[in-house]
This record gives sequence, structure tokens and C-alpha cells, in this order.
Amino acid sequence: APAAEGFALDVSVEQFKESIVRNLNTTLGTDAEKASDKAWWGATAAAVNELVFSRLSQTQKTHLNKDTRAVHYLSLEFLMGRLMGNNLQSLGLFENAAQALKELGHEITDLAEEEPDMALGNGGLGRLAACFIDSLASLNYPAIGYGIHYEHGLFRQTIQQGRQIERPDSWREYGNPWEICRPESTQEVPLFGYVETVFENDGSLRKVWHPGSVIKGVPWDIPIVGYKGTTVNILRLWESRASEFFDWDAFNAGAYKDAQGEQNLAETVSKVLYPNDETEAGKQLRLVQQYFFCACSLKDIMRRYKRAHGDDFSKYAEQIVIQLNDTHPTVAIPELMRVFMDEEGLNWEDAWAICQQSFAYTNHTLLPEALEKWPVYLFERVLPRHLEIIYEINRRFLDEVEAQWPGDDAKKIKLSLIEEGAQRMIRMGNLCVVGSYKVNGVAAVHSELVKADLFPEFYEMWPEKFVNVTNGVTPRRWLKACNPRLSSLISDTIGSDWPGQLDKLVALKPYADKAAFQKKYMQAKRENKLELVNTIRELTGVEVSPDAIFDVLIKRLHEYKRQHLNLLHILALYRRLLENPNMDFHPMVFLFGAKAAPGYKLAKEIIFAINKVADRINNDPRIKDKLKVVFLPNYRVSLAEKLIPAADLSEQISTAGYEASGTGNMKMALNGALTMGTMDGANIEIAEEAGEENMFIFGLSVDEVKETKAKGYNPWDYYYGNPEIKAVLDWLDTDYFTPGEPGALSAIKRSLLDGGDPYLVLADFESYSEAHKRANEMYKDQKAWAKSAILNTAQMGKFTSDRSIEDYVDRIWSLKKCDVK
Ligand code: 26Q
Repeated sequence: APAAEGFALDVSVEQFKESIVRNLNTTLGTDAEKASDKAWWGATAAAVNELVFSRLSQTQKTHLNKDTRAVHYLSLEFLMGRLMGNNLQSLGLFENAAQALKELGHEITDLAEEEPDMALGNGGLGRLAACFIDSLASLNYPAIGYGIHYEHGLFRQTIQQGRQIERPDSWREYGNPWEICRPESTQEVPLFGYVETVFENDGSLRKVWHPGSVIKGVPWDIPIVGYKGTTVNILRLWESRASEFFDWDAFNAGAYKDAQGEQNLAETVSKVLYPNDETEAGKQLRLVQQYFFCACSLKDIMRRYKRAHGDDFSKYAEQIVIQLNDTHPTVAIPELMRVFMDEEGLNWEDAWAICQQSFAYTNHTLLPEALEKWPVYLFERVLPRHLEIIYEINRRFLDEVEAQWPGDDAKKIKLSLIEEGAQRMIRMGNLCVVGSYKVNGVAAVHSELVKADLFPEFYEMWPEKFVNVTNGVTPRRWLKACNPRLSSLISDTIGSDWPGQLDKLVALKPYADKAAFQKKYMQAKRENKLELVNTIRELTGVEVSPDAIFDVLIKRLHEYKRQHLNLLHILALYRRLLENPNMDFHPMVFLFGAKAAPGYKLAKEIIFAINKVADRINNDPRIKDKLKVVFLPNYRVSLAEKLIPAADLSEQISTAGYEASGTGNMKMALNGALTMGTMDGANIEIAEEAGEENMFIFGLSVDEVKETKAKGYNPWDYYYGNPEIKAVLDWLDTDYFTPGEPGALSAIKRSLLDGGDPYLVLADFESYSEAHKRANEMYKDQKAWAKSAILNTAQMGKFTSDRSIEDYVDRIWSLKKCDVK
């Protein structure tokens, strides 16, 4: 029998088998003879839950009794992926479960594929939230994640004739064993209507919001099992339902449609995740989603607070910190003000003092089009009372501005929570800064830009508000679970406590130039690549060689992330190979995974171009398989877990100054891929840790990007100045990649030349090409490559999300660990 981990629960292989078979009967209603793979998976999940649920209640009981300060992480997105592997890892029972299933005739890796991804997020921001709640539980911090229980997560992507097609994601179609419905904690959420001003006898005013409708929020709890620890925290996701206050009178009076309308809105609120990242749509339903989950969560927080402290709110800010994951939950700030004043009877000053000490805000982007603004008229319609409160926050805030800069109206115009113009807008970022006691960026350079470029005047007013917390990733999922080969090698070499203390990986450094270790390390990489070769064949039919360099670019599709820079470079390589088939060049496989926001035209054209170029190159016998291009459809967490362990080169090629942090960069470096990257976001800190000599850094720096733009960047200079750039761009105008349809790929060229190339693709092209030459050259020296790869793994300790969480605790949250049982 395999040795269970030292910290494992005391559950033998035999006991696990018994539990699975019993659950097959009692939970799944089937038996070992006729059970489907899905049923076997479900029974295994049920067996895991038997171990998790008791720890869950134990944790909740302990937190209640000790009445500890807790962080409440409000996020519109939690990109959880699959939970089976992670939960088993955390309990230390993965090996025993795998053995139990094997003895029952099943491979755990096959059954794991039965689990749909929980894709309740778009990308980096949502996955960060998932890594953070894993770390919070693993470090025994009292914490709760609050979000929306979307019926449909991020769309499923298929590729037809090279183009992205979106299909609904139905992750709960056949039930979800990991969640528990808690109808007893249902909340009511008011919306619409009007505000009445009541004049009291004592001369004071009182505001009464008469909502036009009320919807119900029903919570679903997902247990978050901490690694090794005994803590099981919860992720609480709100589902919207029609309220009991459903307008039966209207219904009975024959206004059937109106009553139905209410019902529809109520059930639409949690129907689907907005698939835009980094772009603001300004849709009413999105605002309703934001308010819905903030209102439910604050009521939930209040219920728990009152259970311990009654109506004495003097301890509120001591007990409660509410972290806003970007501006998406900003409306929680005026909502808490409303609750304190209109429902609990506090005055403005007391309510505001508590609010300002309870909220903290994380900024994830500097892109102007991603900064949330809501039209005032929308707020007035949906949340009339909140609009009044925001006006009053603004009035008092602008008095402070006046005190700081007397007579300076330009400052007031910039700092105001309201943007004046043809359409008056509420600036959610400004509201967050004013209403929070801390504001953080997500990597060192990003946090500096938040201060210098995004909120310079706020920084002048409140310098101590602004801090940095560099992102991190959970090494449990992103190394231990997804890369068992490398994980075993590491544990065999330096011991097995690195998943909970990632800086222990530095102990690998002395092995970086030991031939025997290099061999084993590269062997693990090769086996991971072999597995991916099969996945690629199954998903796309393309045959690739594990001897090639696997170059991986996986992230949401966005111009600033510059997938098209990679594509133009691939075209250049293709041209060079056609001109000189015997060119000195180690074969390469370029792997892409990316979803485009459904309304983002150019992003979709880039996906189309990648697919068309891939078809042509993969089927061109003249280049003798030296180049392959693969677009893997439906990129998601579970696919990332297959790609990352097999990556040789990690493409992190955003225009400097635009990628707030990146987290895929950390995951790939941890798994021994060398970074091909710009000096942007966390790449800069990865370079500090791994050493620039173990990466391929290229391109303009943040300052150089600013300079270039200030001087007046002209992409045509590069078009006429570099014959290769001209040749590959002109190629896109022909029908070489789209036979019979010349110009089908010309959108990219147009955006780069006529569109002004806002992300400096052409400016960085040559430097990128040179960096690729260095990489290709280095790969031929397998020893040198192995050494650099090992040094990457060894020096990524900083990027565990455990470190990020400890930084949040030290700089923002001031939590204490709470041991359970
Ligand atoms: C806003 C309004 C309406 C609809 C959608 C949105 C929206 C949704 C998602 C706006 C932005 C996002 C997601 C942003 C995001 O993922 N940002 C990434 O966050 C990561 C974690 O900090 C960073 O590593 C990445 O650099 C950053 O791009």
C-alpha cells in the first residue's frame, strides 16, 4: 500500500474503498456493477465530504466561540476549477484514494476528468480569489469568501472554421457534490423604487427607501479545505430567487405580465457571469448583480456580528474587514452606510467612521476602459437611496479637498466621485479609495503606477493608504497536484514540506548543475510533454513531437497581452524556414489557449488568425515539422493544469505598464518553464528572484513605453524600417492563409498601422525576435537549459499565495491565526 502523507487523516485504503462503495449505494443510488464513471466520481466526492463536513462544523463552531476577527473577501468571481484533487491533497489522502479506486477498477486521473470546472470567473482576478481562499484556510485564518452562485459560468468555447463560438457552461447540470444549500440564511434584497424624506418632530430628517421590488438571495456554501490544517472555511455564493414578496396582488388582478416580470428579474440576477474582462459594459443587470451579492453578504456579516455584539457597533471595525476584489463590489460601501443609518439609526459621522475602517480595496488594472463608471441615471433608478449617500460622501469629501487645496477646482474635478459631462457618471475607483482604509496594487511596479498615474492626488492626500501586495498562487494546485512527477522528485530530493513552505524550494539550488538531478528533472518534463502530446492529439488532431520546444501562451485574449506579437513572430519564423529549410533552428510547438470576450471584435479576429496560420503551417511539408502551431479550444483551469507542467517557454509578453501582475507567469516558472517576457507586472519580481540570466527578457520598459508614446510613436516607421515586419504584415493581406479569401486576416494589420498600434507591438518585435533566438540557441545546450529551469523552480518561493496572504495580514487585515480543535 502507498504511504499516506505524514499529516494525513487516518483513513486506510480499505476504509476508503468501503466508503466509496457505500456512497455508491446510499448517495448515488447505484452499485459497483452498473455504476457509470460519473457515479464513481460522485461516490468518491461523497466519501471525501464525509471527512470534510465534520471539520467544517468544527471550524465554524470554533470561529463563533472565539469570536475572532475575520476577513470577508467580496468578489464577483471565484475561478475554482475542479475540487476533487485539491480536497484529497489537502487531507493528505490523494494516494490512498487513488489506490482505493485502483483496487475498485478505476484510475483516479480518469475519474477526475468527470468533474466539470467551476468556472465562476473570467481569468486572473477570479483565479486569484480562489488561490487566496485556499491559502487563508491553509494558514488557519478565519475568512469567508462571498460571491455569486452563477447558474452559468464563463462560456464554453468551441472553434468552428477557425472562429470562436460561445456555448453556455452548465457546471451544475448533473448536480454538484461540493456545495451545501443553506435556506435558513436566506436574505431579502430591495431594488428600485423611491426615497421618501420624513420630517421628524424634532426637526431632523429621516430617509425611507420604498423599494419597487424585492428579490431573495439563497446561500450555497462550498467548504474550503485548508492544506494539512484542520481549518475548513467557506465560500458562500448567493443565488437569486423570486421573493415571497412576489406581487401576488398584481398577479391576481390580472397584471400577469408584471408579476412575471418580477419573477424573471429575480431569477436572471444570478443566471450568468459577465464574460468581459477589463472592459466595462455598463449594463443594468451587472449593477443589480453587484448590489445583490453585496447586500446579501453585508446582511450575513451583520447577522453574525449581532449574534456576538448585539446593537453595539463599536466593535464592528475591530471584528470585520471587508476586502473588495477590484471595484466590482464597491456598492457595499454606500450599502453599509445605508444599513447603519437607515436601519440601525447611527448618525453619519459614526457610520462613516466604521465604514472607512472596515473596507480595503485591491486594484487589478490601470487600463482606462476597465475602470468602472456607472451612469448616475442608472443608479438613481436601481438604487436611489445609495445615490443620495454617494452624493453626501462626495460633498463631505470635496470639503476635505478644498481644505487641502483651497480654491483648486481642477483638483476637485479630478477627484470628485462624479464625472461631470454629457452623461454624468459615478467613478467607482474614486469611491473605493475614499471609502477604504487601504488600497493595494498586485505587484510592485503596478502599485507604484497606482500611486503615480492612477490616483496621484489621492496619494498626495493619504500616502499611508497605498500599499503593495504582490500576487501569488497556491503551490498545492499549481505544483503538487498538477505536476506529480516533478513534485515527487522535489520531495525525494529536499523533503516534502515545501507545499506549505514554498521557500524551502531554494534547497534545490545546489542540485541545479548536478547531472543526475538535471536528468531526472528533464525526464519529468519530458513525460509531462508526452502526456500533453496525447491531449493535443485528442483535442485538435494535431501531431506534435515532445522533442520540440513547447512554447505556451495561455491567458485571456487582449490586445495589451499581445498574442498577435507572438503570431507575427511565428509568421517570421515560418518565412525564414521557407527561405532556408536548413536554418539552424530547434523545432518549436507554439501553444495558445485564450477566450475572447464575445463582443471584442479584434480579439476574435486574432483567434481566427492564429487558427488559420496554424492550419497552413501544420500542413506545410516544406518546413518538415520544425514548426507547429496549436490553438487549444476552451482554455480553463483544468486545461491549464495540463499545459503548465509541460511548458518549456512561458510567454509573458504584455506591453510594459499594462499587465498589473500576471499569475500564469508564476505558475509556469514554478513548474520549470523559462519566461520569455517583458519587464512588466510580476515578471520584474520573477526576474529578481530567478535571475535575468535564467529568463529571456525583451522589449521596452515601463519608462521607455511612456517615452515612446510621449515622443509620438509611429508604427509605419517600423513597417517601412524592417523588411521582415513589412513582409509578415503584407502576408496577412493575401489569401495565403485563407485560400480564396484575400484580406480575411487583415484586421490585425489595420489595427497596427491605421489603428496606431496602441500596445507597441511593432516597436517590440525585433527585440522579441532576438530573445527567441537566444532561447532557441540555449535549448540546444540541454544542460544549460536544465540548470536554468531548476533555478526557476528553486527560486519561486516568494510567489506562493501563502506569502501574499501573510502580506495582506501584516499590511492590511491584522488577523490572528485560529487553530481548530
Ligand atoms: C467589469 C465591468 C463589467 C463587466 C466585467 C468587468 C470585469 C471583469 C473582470 C473587469 C475586469 C475583470 C478581470 C480583471 C483581471 O482578471 N485582472 C487581472 O487580475 C490579475 C490578478 O490580480 C492580475 O494578475 C492580472 O494582471 C490582471 O489583468
